Amino acid sequence: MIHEKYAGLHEVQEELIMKKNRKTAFYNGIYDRYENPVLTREHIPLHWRYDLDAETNPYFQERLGINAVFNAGAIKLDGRYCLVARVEGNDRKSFFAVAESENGTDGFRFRDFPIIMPPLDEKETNIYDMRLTQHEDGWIYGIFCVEKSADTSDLSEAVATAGIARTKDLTDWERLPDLVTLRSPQQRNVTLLPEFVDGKYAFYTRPMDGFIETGSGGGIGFGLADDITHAVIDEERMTSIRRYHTITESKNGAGAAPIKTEKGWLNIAHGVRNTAAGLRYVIYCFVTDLKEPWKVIAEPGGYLIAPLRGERTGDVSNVVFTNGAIADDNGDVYIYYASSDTRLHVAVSSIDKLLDHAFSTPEDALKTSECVKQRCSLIKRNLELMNM
Ligand code: M1P
Repeated sequence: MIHEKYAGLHEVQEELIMKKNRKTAFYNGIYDRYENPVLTREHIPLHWRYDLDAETNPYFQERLGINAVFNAGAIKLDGRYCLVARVEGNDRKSFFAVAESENGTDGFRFRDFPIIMPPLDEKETNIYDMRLTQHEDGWIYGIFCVEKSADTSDLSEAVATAGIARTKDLTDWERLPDLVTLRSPQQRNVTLLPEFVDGKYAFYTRPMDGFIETGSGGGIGFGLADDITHAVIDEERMTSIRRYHTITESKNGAGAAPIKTEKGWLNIAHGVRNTAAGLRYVIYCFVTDLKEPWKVIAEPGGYLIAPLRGERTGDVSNVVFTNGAIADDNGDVYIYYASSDTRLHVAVSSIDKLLDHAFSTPEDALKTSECVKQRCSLIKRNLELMNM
């Protein structure tokens, strides 16, 4: 028999899932923020966490708790907004689960089961942060981080590579060999472009020397692979690079799979700087050339989204991170971003607004003396207009 406590908890959860999400008063002309996170650990079905049987679970205790639901890949499939979320158990292991909504801003509900992603070998310990690409070859690809222990006495040492799997429905997945980058020992934050470039599979990469430190890796790379079933990248050309005293000083990484626009590939990425309080992650955007996607043609200075109010705190505080966005047929863009590695939000913009931001926001002038000139020029033009 189902435990008597179940019905009450289920009712509370249904209220949460059915709650309408509204725009907040936040304004910057680029995107709207929404009041409620679209996914939290409270959205995880009760029967994924509790043993519902009153006999085997007399106190109705949570048996397999969920710690966080965050960094999600996103895609529109059969008219539904689908997220492949990173779900982290209380045991720290992450897995993927699909949640769907009819409007992209609320009502996200998980499918019956999490995704079963077959491991490639015994050492694979954790997988997370899937980027989804509807490729012109007909498959939907998921590119994600695969973490293995480094086989040293230091338990915190690990090795990160980019896993590759493909599907047609987000439920059944075919795992392919991990991406091999011949010149970079580790990879995280890899995305696949939806189109072939020079007849090859094209990736944005993030070369790293170690598990946390990007070391000599100068920023977001770009590379080509002949065969997706044995993807090997030799040369990685640098695209959006890390720069001293900017939002990307410590590291950066590709976010959502790039969105094709008339003006170029729109990339929504993350940048990291170090502070006395630890790393601070923000989201920024840049545009690359349609024919030569390693060439950055617009990179506005500063961030697009930074942690705000309650977003600032969580398991890893002062972080916003995205690995999924949906460009709708009407030009709206849903950016799914997680805050502080804890919960998932949506910001809604449009292709036109994001391109305007990318091409009309001044580039980072890299020095105070130049940045203040940019601001004075803006003030001067505005004062002239105001005094007309
Ligand atoms: O904790 C913040 C983020 O850290 C990592 O990003 P990066 O590889 O750029 O440091 C990722 O593991 C990500 O999952 C996490 O949100």
